[in-house]
Order: sequence, then C-alpha cells, then structure tokens
Amino acid sequence: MVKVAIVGATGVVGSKMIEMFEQYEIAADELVLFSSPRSAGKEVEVQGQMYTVRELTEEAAKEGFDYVIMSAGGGTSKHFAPLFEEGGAIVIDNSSQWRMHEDIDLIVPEINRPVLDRRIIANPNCSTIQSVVALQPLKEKFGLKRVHYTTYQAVSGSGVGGLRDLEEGAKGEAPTTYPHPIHDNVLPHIDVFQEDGYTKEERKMIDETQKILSQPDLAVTATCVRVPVTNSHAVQINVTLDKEATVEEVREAFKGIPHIKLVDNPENNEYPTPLDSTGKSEVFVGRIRKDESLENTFHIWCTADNLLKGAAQNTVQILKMMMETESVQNG
Ligand code: 11C
Repeated sequence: MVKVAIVGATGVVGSKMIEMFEQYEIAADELVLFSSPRSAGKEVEVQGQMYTVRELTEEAAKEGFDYVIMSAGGGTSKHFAPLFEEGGAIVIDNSSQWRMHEDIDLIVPEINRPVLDRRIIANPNCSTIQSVVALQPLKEKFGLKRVHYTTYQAVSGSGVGGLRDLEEGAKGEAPTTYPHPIHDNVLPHIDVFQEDGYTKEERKMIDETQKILSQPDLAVTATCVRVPVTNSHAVQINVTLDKEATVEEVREAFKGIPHIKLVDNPENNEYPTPLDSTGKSEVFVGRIRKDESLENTFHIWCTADNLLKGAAQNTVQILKMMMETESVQNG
C-alpha cells in the first residue's frame, strides 16, 4: 500500500507534476492532492482519475504518507515538510527552504544520490538544474575550475503572476508581480536583493552548483536576468576547465548522453532556443566556443524547460528513484 501526496497540486509546477506522474508511471495505491484553502475543493484529473483537492492542515500531514512531493513555496515547506517527515514520509520539496541545510540532500538524479540523513530531499532551483546537468560531463572528463553564469529566465519561473505580467503587459497593463514591466524589457533582478548586491537567485545558483557537484571550493559567479519569454530558461555558461581541451573534445563530451541534446550547427543557424526546449525533457546545449581571453575556458549556451527538468520532472524523477530504491530494499 503506497500512499502519496502532492502539495501545491493546483499551481503551475503542481500541474506539471501531475503530467509527470503519467509519464513516469508513478504507481500510488492512494493519492491525495493538497492545496491552499483558496484552491481546495477543485476537481483535478490524475492518470485518468478525478481527485478533489484538499486543504493542507497539520492533522492531514500526519495521515501516514509514504511519499510527499511539495511545490507550495518556502513557508509551507518550512512548516509542513517536518510534519510529513515525522509522520514517516519521504518528502521531496521544490522550494528553496531546505536546499542548503547540511543534512538535506539536494538531488539531480543524473548526478547524485540521496544519503537520507533526513527524510526531506530538496529539488534544486530550475536554472541551477539545467546548468549542472550541462556541467557534469565536463566535470567528469576535464574537471571544473571556475563557472560564470548569465541567465535569461522565462516568466513561468514566477508562476501565474509572471505569466500574467507578460501577457497583460503586452496590452499596456501595469505589472503586479515584477517591479517594472517585463513586456518589451529585461530585468536584472530575480528573487530578492541581498546585502552583498547579489540577488537570492544568483546566490542559489552559486551555492547549489557547489553542493550538487560536490565541489564546495568551485569558483562560481552568476548574474540572473528575467526576459520576456513565456517558458524555458536559457543560461550562458562560461566555464574554465582543469585540463586542456579542444572545442571538438568538449562537444564530444555531450554526445551519447540521453538527457542532453547537443544542437550546435551555427553554419545552419542551429542552436538551442527556449521555444525548442519547451515541452522537452532534455537539457539542450550548443554554441560551444573557446573563450580566447582565458586559458582552458569555453562558452556553452544551454536551454531547458524550467517547469519540467527545472522543477516538476526532476521532482518526479527523484520520487520514482526513491520508490524503486525502497521497493528493492523491501524485497
Ligand atoms: C525563477 N528560478 O525563475 C526561479 C523559480 O528557488 O525554486 C524557482 C525558485 C526556486 O524565478
């Protein structure tokens, strides 16, 4: 009897998690969908069956779930993830609340495995996930010395509010989610500013990259930018390798990896774009060039669906991995 809950089931990422349940053939004997009081009572279809969404309460969190996936914001995760954990569940959380806690695993299934000091597993930030997936083959082949990210992030990363600001902004409406119009504009501002002048999104990319790649002393810096694109984040990665490599060797490192799609034929105007990666499960890489200004340094352009590999897909991949591991352990 496997009992699973989805918290935040009616949100932008929650809806994609439900789609991923079908794609990854998640076999739950009992499934419960939770949301905020505002969305409770809605009817939602999962794997061909209708469910009534319930309000998440402290009592409900102790109903003895085996697995819980959460995408309901940091505040909800801070309060409810430990309650689900106390009730015996493995919680996979998509917020930034737990990611950098020392005893919490931060997982991208293609890269690392949980050790489970706690039964809460954190799903990384969307722009971080696609970037580390692109960096991993280079780490394995050549080693990493320094990474400089510049991001071009879609408004779907801000949920319905971001989508609204782009859509309504095109009709001349004032923004309600961003501090400035996003239509016809770019904003070098994602999440809140910190005292050091970096945004929290930039800090997440730096800290999470070091943690996921198990390289705490890796030099990483980032500038994160919101662009008027509906979906799929793009990241320009400038990476300095430990060992010498040619452009062809760097390209080769990405070949034959099922979760990476190399699109790098500039002579035919072929390179990854957010439109091409939207709806796809892979991380796309291209425009691979040598950075002549620094030794052993390359430019890599990378796009991925921020709601799929950047959020819902990665979360459900972790869920699937945990369900398979536990069922093997339990015979
Ligand atoms: C964005 N990366 O595009 C953010 C969304 O820490 O999981 C995801 C925020 C997070 O705005």
